[in-house]
Amino acid sequence: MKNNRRGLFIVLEGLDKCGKSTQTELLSEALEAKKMQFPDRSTSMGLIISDYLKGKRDINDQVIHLLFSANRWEAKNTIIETLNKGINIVCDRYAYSGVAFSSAKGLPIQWCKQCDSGLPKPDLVIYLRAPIKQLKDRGDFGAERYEKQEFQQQVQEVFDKMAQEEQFNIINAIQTKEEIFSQIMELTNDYSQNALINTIEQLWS
Ligand code: Z5A
Ligand code: MG
Repeated sequence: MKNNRRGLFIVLEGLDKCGKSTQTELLSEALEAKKMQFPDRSTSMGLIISDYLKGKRDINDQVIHLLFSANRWEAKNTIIETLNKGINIVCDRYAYSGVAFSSAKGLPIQWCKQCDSGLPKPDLVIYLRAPIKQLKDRGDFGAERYEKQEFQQQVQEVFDKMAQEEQFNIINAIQTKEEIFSQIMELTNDYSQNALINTIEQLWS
């Protein structure tokens, strides 16, 4: 999908263990895309976030929200430059996770959004949706701070609300990896063939 227009910015979202990283890997390979992930645990800010998620340090809710957001702002230029070179980006979580997790903790949704207002807006958001009951036995669920069934349920409610407001593309995550991937490819091809892909828009501004 490389030609003279800018690259596509595709984000995968959803609850813990819904298969985001698996599908990010497959899709980025298929589109010869740059693969990105938030939190990006490799930066100095990402290392603090990682310690927080692993329960090695406590940080208040507002501060950790701002750190997650700053971790995206530090990638802003890379995102824009990559897309403008005609390279696609497939991104594992983005600002929507920031809103879903922080507002599920009780922070006001508008405040949560404001921190990411002005970041590059994705062209496509793919929401891999599944009840947490069906995800909690996958992988090492429970290892990190937010991996608790009751909390993930609250996060899902925010994701579901945002899915309506932000026009997410919803895919049932309780299918085989191959079935999910083929639906993601269909969505991506449809978008790429039919949408007008112009300047990079700004999120929530
Ligand atoms: N967070 C936040 O609070 N604020 C923010 O702004 C951002 C994030 C960006 C870290 O996220 C935490 O940060 C996260 C949100 C919060 N907390 N929680 N929960 P992360 O992205 O580093 O980690 P994660 O998404 O929570 O978990 P994960 O392990 O990376 O899950 P995944 O990527 O969605 O799934 P996966 O690795 O592709 O697959 C998990 C397992 O399921 C694995 O064994 C696979 O082989 C298996 N799998 C995958 N697909 C399938 C299918 N279709 N069927 C069966 N099994 C499957
Ligand atoms: Mg993952």
